[in-house]
Amino acid sequence: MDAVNASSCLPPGQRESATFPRFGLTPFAARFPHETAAKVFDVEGDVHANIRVADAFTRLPRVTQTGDFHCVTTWTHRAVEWSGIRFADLHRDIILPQAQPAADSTFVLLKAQDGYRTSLPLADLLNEDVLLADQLNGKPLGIEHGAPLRLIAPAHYGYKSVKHLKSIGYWQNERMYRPPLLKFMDHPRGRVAMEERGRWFPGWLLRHAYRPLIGRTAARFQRELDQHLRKEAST
Ligand SMILES: Nc1nc2c(c(=O)[nH]1)N[C@H]1C(S)=C(S)[C@@H](COP(=O)(O)O)O[C@H]1N2
Ligand SMILES: [Mo]
Repeated sequence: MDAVNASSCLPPGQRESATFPRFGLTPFAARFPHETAAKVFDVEGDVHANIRVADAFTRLPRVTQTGDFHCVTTWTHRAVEWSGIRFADLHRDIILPQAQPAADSTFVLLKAQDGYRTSLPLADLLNEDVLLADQLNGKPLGIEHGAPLRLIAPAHYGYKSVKHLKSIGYWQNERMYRPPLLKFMDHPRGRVAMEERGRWFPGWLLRHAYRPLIGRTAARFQRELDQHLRKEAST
């Protein structure tokens, strides 16, 4: 098993959180995936053919790795064990031969079942620690952490690690992308080591702006989850 970023000290501005909360942008707190079992997603964009991929987890080698999970609002939950397939393997063995993205479609748009979306440069996704994960700490991913499958980009802030992944778009430019909230919150890369929290404002400033929001946001996401699970149980 690989340890990808589990060093003893935390990246700039981060503080350890003993808990691993269900978290995100509040407009998504009450949205849940309709499909939680089938590990199916679409590949689209500036490609030769749009494809639906349903066999990635049976065709590609399973990898398990442990690393720290860093939210842009400054909480870090340490030593999370993810298992799934490498994005690089998916790209090389399934997407390149089947969808055949144009050589310059390197702006990758990741969309989720709850309407959330984000982007990453293809080069960042090809890092060998980037996974499509379907297991967390040895168990199938629960609805709170991204069932049925999510991206895990450990060197990037959590907002790049899309839960409930629905589609991967390979685009020649960002014309198809609208950030889920405000543009300043959305750095095109979002690397933790460089403190790329957002654009236009320095990382250290955003730390202070975001930190007070953590408790409220986590509580809201938990409340909506409890309500969702109660509703599911009663139907
Ligand atoms: N589909 C979806 N993915 C998402 C989000 C979301 O609201 N919806 N929030 C992002 C943010 S800001 C963070 S910090 C992580 C939180 O992951 P967790 O809920 O497993 O802790 O998911 C990211 N991916
Ligand atoms: Mo986050």
